[in-house]
Amino acid sequence: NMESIGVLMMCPMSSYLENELQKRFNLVRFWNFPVFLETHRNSIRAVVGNASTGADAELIDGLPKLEIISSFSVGIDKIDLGKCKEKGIRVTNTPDVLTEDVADLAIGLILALLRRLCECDRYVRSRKWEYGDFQLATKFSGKSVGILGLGRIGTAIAKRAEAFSCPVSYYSRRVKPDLGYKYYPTVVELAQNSDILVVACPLTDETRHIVNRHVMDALGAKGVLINIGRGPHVDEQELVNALTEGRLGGAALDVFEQEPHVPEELFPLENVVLLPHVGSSTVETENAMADLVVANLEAHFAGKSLLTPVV
Ligand code: 8YV
Repeated sequence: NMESIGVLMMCPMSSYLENELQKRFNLVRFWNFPVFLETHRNSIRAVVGNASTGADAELIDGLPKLEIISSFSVGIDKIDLGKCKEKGIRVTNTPDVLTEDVADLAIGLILALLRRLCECDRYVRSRKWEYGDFQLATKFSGKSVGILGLGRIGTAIAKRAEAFSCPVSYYSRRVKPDLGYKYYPTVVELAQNSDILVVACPLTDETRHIVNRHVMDALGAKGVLINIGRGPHVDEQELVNALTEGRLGGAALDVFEQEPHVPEELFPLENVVLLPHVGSSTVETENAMADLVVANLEAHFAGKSLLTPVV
């Protein structure tokens, strides 16, 4: 008798297969959330999610024994924090351990975009080098870098940009005079005065679509946009318009509004670099993030104070 054997089916693939499995085994449908909750709701005391799953009100309300959400991400925009506060559910994230990687990637994106690194690689692989002639790139060193959000990651990007002799300015909720960078009170003014605009702030109601058409036009046909924050920081439809109409010089993006969907209009553009959300995706950093997720859970269940609490 195999009825007690749990078989997990990952997605709907064949109703015949589903029926045949269900007749013989304890079939768990990965996409059938209500059934999953019925089975596990009273045993789950902790949730581990990431930047894309988060934890919404439906999940939180469905788990009556839930005590803590330990997120494998620094960004917590997809966790219903209001709901967590209301229910006394603790929330932790993974700050600091990924700062260097994300800042490194921001510089990598700038260099890839301005120096046309991806295009150069395609040029060699397609053997065009053997008969062709390559278009000149744009210099990075010395260009003005504007950073949107001067938190841990924004500051790490600023330091790196300084090493490239770039004048650094920023926009953020609060002025940070100790850091010595030029502050602009609006994103439009920051964009007007930057060759390169880097998005590095958390996603909140105030920062959703903070890079709108006005900001893109202020950055202009010679300016470029780098996004290592969150897709919804940028009005993606306006970005597509600005790039296809030549009103913006270029964009290098690690994040998108509807991941893993990327607007197809961007694919033919050579002044665009597209990455699949890999800001923190190195072995070293993911292991450090994992250790922090586990350490927060252990601290919580041992009654000790959390290492990196958000709520
Ligand atoms: C991760 C991230 O890749 O930390 C974040 O907020 O977006 C990334 O570091 C992600 O959490 C893993 O899915």
